Amino acid sequence: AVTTRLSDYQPPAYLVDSVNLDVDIRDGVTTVTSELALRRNPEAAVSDTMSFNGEGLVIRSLALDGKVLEEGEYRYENGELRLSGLPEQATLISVVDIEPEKNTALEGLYMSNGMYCTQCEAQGFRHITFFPDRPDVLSRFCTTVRADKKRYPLLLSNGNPVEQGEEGERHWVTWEDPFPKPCYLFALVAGNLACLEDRFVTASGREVALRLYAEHRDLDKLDHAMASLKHAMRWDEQTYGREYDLDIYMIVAVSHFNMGAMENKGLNIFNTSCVLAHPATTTDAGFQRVESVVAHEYFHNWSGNRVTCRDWFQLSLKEGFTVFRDQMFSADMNSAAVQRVNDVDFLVNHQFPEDQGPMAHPVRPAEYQKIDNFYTLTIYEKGAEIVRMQYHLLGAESFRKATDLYFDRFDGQAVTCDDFVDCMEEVSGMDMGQFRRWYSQAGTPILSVTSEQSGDTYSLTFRQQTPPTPGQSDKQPLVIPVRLALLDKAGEPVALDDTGLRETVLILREQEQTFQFPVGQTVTPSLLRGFSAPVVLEFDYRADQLATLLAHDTDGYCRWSAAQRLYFAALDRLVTGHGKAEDEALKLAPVLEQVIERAGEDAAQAALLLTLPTEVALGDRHTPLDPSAIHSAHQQLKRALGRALQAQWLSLSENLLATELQMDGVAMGRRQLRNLALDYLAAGEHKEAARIAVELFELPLCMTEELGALRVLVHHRLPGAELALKQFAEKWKEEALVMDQWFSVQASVPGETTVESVAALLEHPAFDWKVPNRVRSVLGALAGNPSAFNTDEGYALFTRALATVDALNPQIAARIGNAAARLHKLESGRQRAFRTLLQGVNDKASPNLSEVLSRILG
Ligand code: DPP
Ligand code: ZN
Repeated sequence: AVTTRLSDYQPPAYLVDSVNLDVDIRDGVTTVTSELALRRNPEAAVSDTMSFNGEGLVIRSLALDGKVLEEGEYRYENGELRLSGLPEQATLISVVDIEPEKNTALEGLYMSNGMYCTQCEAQGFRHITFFPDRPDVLSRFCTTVRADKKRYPLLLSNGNPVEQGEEGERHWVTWEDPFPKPCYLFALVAGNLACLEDRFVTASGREVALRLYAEHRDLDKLDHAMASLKHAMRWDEQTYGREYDLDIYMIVAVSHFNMGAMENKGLNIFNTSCVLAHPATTTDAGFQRVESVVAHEYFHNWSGNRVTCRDWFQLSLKEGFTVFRDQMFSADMNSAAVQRVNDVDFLVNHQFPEDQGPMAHPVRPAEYQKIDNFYTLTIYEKGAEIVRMQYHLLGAESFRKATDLYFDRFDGQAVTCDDFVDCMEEVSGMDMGQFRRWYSQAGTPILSVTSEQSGDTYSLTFRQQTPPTPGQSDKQPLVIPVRLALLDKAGEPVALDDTGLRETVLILREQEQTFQFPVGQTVTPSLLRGFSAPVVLEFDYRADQLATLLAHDTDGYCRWSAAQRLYFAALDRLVTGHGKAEDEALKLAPVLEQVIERAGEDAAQAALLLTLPTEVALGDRHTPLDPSAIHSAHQQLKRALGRALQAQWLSLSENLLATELQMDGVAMGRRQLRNLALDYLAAGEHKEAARIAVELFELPLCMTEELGALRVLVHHRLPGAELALKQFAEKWKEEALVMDQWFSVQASVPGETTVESVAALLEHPAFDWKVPNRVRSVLGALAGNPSAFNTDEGYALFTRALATVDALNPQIAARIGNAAARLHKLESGRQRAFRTLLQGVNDKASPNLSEVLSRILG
């Protein structure tokens, strides 16, 4: 495997000022003619040699400045075309054949349900034509797409259509994109699609046509994406002063897609799961996801497209920043407190484990083998937290000035994470030198806090330490902003100094620091409010302090975190055999009752507070990992809580019932709480649970209710579960995204026997190894289901499946392969068995999968 290193970065020898592409699509073979205007790069060392990337291209002809190149006048091997003796400027014309019909890896040009589409980030364009496939080569693209008129009436590419014509049964359209862009933002679509059209008038009065395309049967599922797009466009004008810059903005929904969505200039291509939404077929969580992904890709038009990355090590420059932007957007559109807790929950439960395991890497990695493997939670979610810390360090106003400077200064350029921080530094006058370590240092910092009361002084001592990560044993102290308050017995924040300040932000810079407050009474520290830094906070809270935080803290994150600590403490005692589930439930009940009583204030927040940590999260606290013990502790506590609060769960299950469908945040929160209550009711084996679930299942107002009921029936093996599964599959067999849920519900039933169901699901006629969404719906769900996954049968099935996926789609295989990352935590028997199987897969794995498995196998 070839390792690419940040320290080896060299600017390209030649630039490509313009690209003329002609893509001639015919059954079986597509012919791509490209004309590149090359110019020696004034920023690079003088050289007359240039490399162009090209994967699997069949050369028909190559010509330099009109002269045909004979074999021997160029070299094409190992994915590289090398030309020497180039003049200062030259025109390279290449004609190549590709076979999109056979492309199951879904990078470059491929077919999805009868339409042609592309995915070029990170390195897909080299599967289409010869090109310096790197983000620091920005070119003006002019693209002509040709195809059969009847079967592919719609021919799209980036920018504006400038010409079109017909030739017998075929037709063509030429698109011009006036904005220079790297080739990873290139896109093309040829198909027969329905369109939802609308318009948007920008702040400066320009009219933009908005066109969302999907298969004809899905035309009724585009309204939510359209509304979300318009909200995002307005929000970016108001919040960042950024306007849209082309006359047309298009989104195309495709059912075969490796990622969630792709921000190609003017022509986004989306996984159907991130754009289609209808209350009958899409859950509330699905609606929220569509809103945030549509916004995310739209925001990339500035943070990513107008200002792009110099190299792929800088990926977080656009992704971390854009995730931060979409999180803030969603917070403005919905409940900000709930949004923050959801984002933190996701980070803590998914990015932290990545950062603490064999795949740990810095937000700006120093090296990689396959860049596709670095579209990670660390680059995205931790990257967003790093931008968020800068936002808070500068304050909203200065941050806006800094982003204005960033966009103005670097418009049309490919830049680095350091360029971004430079703007923060310049505007604020702050020294961000130490802060930059967040980009280069991997691992989750652990912040241990101790308190001391002595007379009229309360002091807090903070010790920070980042455990070693692969390849990085030596860790430096980071800048850690800690927002805090001190709560009195009644839960009110006390004055922290003689000005009456009741909340402050401490900026930690050293390994150990102590802060004193003139506070004489007993207090409960409310630490890391708003999750002000992505660290693990250790503080030896007493149970009554956690109850105070949960009951009174005004900070949503601190309330949630207190609940998590209470649950983990109870669960840990059950795992280690030091407690009884009934006793733990009795201790928790009064605190949870208070949460339930206040649920009317914000049902979504109540649901978050009442949700137990997952088995995966619990397992991560115990080494060696014994998944059966974890599973049993989890089931016991849930059952005991189900019983201890059964009157409450019953009344929530029945009283939150709505009579008509509403899609606002309040209604969604109520549905979330209701589904949770029903789940607890069933866990406590209440005799009414099955009846309520069946009634809901049979007459649902929307998919959130229907799926929620199905999940309770199936996960608790209630009477009626089998029938419900059958009815559901019959009702929704034509709706791929709903069927994904059907697969996933079954693969996520906790318990060893689920492996058998998973084996059957893989044989189901509707299972398709070539559709990433379907593969994820089964294998992704199994991976998140530790008691089923961590069995001999689970390992055997998982590794077999991994090899099958790898032969078709290495990117997806590598992603799923990450599920093995807890290998080193397993007890030795399981570890040995799993290791042998993984080794077997790794011996024949693609470079993508092999990079992941080799790191895990160590
Ligand atoms: N499509 C992916 C995203 O938007 C990669 N850019 O994050
Ligand atoms: Zn993105």
